[in-house]
Amino acid sequence: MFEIDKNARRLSQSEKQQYLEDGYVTGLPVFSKNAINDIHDWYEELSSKLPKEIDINKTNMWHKASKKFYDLCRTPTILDYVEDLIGPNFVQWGGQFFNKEPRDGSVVPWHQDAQYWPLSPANAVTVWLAVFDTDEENAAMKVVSGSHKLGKFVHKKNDAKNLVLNQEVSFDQLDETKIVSLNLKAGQISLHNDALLHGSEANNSNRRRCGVTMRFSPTNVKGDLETWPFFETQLARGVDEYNLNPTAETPRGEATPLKMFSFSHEFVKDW
Ligand SMILES: O=C(O)CCC(=O)C(=O)O
Repeated sequence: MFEIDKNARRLSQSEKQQYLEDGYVTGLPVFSKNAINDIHDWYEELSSKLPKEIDINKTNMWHKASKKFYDLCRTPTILDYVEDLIGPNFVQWGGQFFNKEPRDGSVVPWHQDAQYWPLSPANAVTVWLAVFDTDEENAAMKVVSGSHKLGKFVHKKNDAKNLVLNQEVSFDQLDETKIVSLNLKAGQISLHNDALLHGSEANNSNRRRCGVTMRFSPTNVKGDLETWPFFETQLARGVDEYNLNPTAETPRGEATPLKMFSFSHEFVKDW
C-alpha cells in the first residue's frame, strides 16, 4: 500500500527475547521515508471524515469500517513482525488512532490493557505505527519495562475530560526507573504486550503526534460477549482453526466509526 522501508526485516532472537522480558519491542522499520507524505494524506483523508464534534480518540473499530485502514493493517511487513511474536495464525479485533494535536492537553493515563479487555487467553499484541516522528517532546507513548510480569495493578476510575481512558494506575505504583519512552520515526512501529503498563503525557510541543494501533491475538482467543457484545475478529494471517468468535466482515469501502464500539454490519450501508 505504501512503500516499504528497505531495512524492514523479521524480528531477531534478541528482540523476541526482549518482548518476553520487557514486554515491548520498538523502532521497527516498516514504511520508507518516501511513504511518509502518503501516510499523512491517508491520515488526513480518514480523520477529516469525522464530524468536528467527535474526538478521534473516542472512536475505534476502524479496521471494520474502512477498507483503507484495513489494508494498512494487512501490510505483510507488519504481520511478519506480529507472527514472530504470536505464531502463524492470528486475528485482528481492534483498530484505533491515538492522536494529540499540539497543546490539546489529552493524556493517556497509565494502564494495562489486559486488565479491562475481556479476552482469554490474554496474549494480545498491539502494533503502534507512528504517523509523525514521535519522542518525549511531543508525548511519545511510555511503558514500564517488565511490568507485564507483575500481575494486575490497581486501576482507579477517573472521568477527567482530558483523559483518553477513564481508568488509571497511580504513579506511586510504578517503578519510575523502568519507564521507557517509545520514540519512533514516522513509518516505524513498536509492539507491546497487553499486560504492559503504558500511557502518555500531554503534547506540549508545536508538533503533531498520532499513532495507529492495531490489536492482534492468536486464533485461540475467546472474547466474552457479555462484556463486549461487539467483539468480532478478522483473520489477519494463517487459518482460524478454532472459530471461537463472531467474524467481522472485511470492509469493501469507506465508512467512519463515530463511537468506540460497533459491529461490522453497522458500516455496510456506507460501503
Ligand atoms: O498512544 C498512546 O499514548 C497510548 C496508546 C495505548 O494506550 C495503546 O496502544 O494501548
